[in-house]
Amino acid sequence: MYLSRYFLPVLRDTPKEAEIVSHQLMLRAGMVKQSAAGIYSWLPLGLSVLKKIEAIVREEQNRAGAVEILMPTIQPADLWRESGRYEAYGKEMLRIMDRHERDMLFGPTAEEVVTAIFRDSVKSYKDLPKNLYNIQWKFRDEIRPRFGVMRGREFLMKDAYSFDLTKEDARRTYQRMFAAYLRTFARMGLKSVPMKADTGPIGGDLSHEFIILADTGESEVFLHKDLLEETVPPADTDFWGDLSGIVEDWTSRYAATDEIHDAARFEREVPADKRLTARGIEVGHIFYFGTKYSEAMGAKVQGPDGKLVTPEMGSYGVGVSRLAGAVIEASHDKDGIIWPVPVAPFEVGLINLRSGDAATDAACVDIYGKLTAAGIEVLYDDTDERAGAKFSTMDLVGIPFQLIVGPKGLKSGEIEVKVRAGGERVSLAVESGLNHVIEAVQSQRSLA
Ligand code: 5CA
Repeated sequence: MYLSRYFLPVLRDTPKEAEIVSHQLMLRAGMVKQSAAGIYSWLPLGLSVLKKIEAIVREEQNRAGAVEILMPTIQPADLWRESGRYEAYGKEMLRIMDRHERDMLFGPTAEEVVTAIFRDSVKSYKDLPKNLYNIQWKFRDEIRPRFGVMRGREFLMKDAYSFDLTKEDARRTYQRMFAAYLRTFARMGLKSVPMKADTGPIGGDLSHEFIILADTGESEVFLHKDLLEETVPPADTDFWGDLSGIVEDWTSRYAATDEIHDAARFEREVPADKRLTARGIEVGHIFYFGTKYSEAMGAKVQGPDGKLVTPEMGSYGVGVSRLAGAVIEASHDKDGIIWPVPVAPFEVGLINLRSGDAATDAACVDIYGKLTAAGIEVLYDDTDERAGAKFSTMDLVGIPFQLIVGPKGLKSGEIEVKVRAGGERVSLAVESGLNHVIEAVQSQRSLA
């Protein structure tokens, strides 16, 4: 992409309304634009990141046996009357009336819709287990939307819903999603820790929040330090095999959010030098709630003995749009964002130090062509801004590798390679600079 043809409305100054660094940087880097409180447009740079996050989430859901569907954003209130949540959900639900005066709502979650789909199409235990997910916009009329996309009113969620014949099968499905979540966040360069959690309006008695540690996190968390060293399941994990060991490794040490923290237990179970109190961002939340919705909505399948069975359910959410902010909270410096390669909007930033100079332009076009042919995503700053402004824009938007090309270096056949994280710059012969960057990008595309 040539920057002169792109749409990158960067801001030099930090917007006053943004309290936390990810919100400030997302506005400054021209990733999003607020449309109303907690409601955003995603501009090209932000949208690229969102799509990459979405793709990782999708790959890991598919790997773990979930099947993608797409449910509507607008739902009929009658479904929620069946489950009994229509009144109970309260003011967070955006209620709408259509022209026929039917009560509708903008979905804050989709347990009811998916249970109705299941009820009307699955009749036999032979079709179980089923785990259906979608990546769709949700609306929650949060009393205090804040921190940009981290606590929005409209936000993109991956929500999966599982149906199993027995409690034991449902527990295995829960474990599959648990393991998939560990991989999902690790692939974005994030260290997530699953923590015992409260179930809130979704309900049920087994639930984990996946938390990444960040000073600006909304909740206080308490954990055993060693959990930060724990490894995530590799890509070739057999998701249909026994995953209980993985879950055991991650859940046998204390980790809890402030909602359910038990200080006495924390002190009893965790040696003093291993106790970590920190702040965290919830990027995912998984629930096992048994037959709460299937029972209320009359979803039943025929069991092996011919008798009707009410399936066991769970739901599994990932905050896809929140993750764009969470990655920035975890990876930035005073100059801007530092994207991990797997979620970077572009992998290489190419800076032309003397646009308009025939030799420099030709060298840049040649490098651009070679990188693109190698499958690398390049943002080429071909504008006639001065060098200093180009450097600060490229640092601000956080492209992981930069190639800096100017007339002086070219005279001796060299370009500069800059690694955004850490900032080291080296001059290399054009071909070796190119190869160096291509290899570095390729090796960092899969972090887990
Ligand atoms: N139905 C269940 C699981 S599919 C559910 O709705 N779970 S949830 O309420 O925990 O939301 C799932 C994830 O969405 C959260 O872990 C969080 O990462 C994200 N999320 C929730 N509320 C917001 C919000 N206001 N803004 C941005 N992301 C949010």
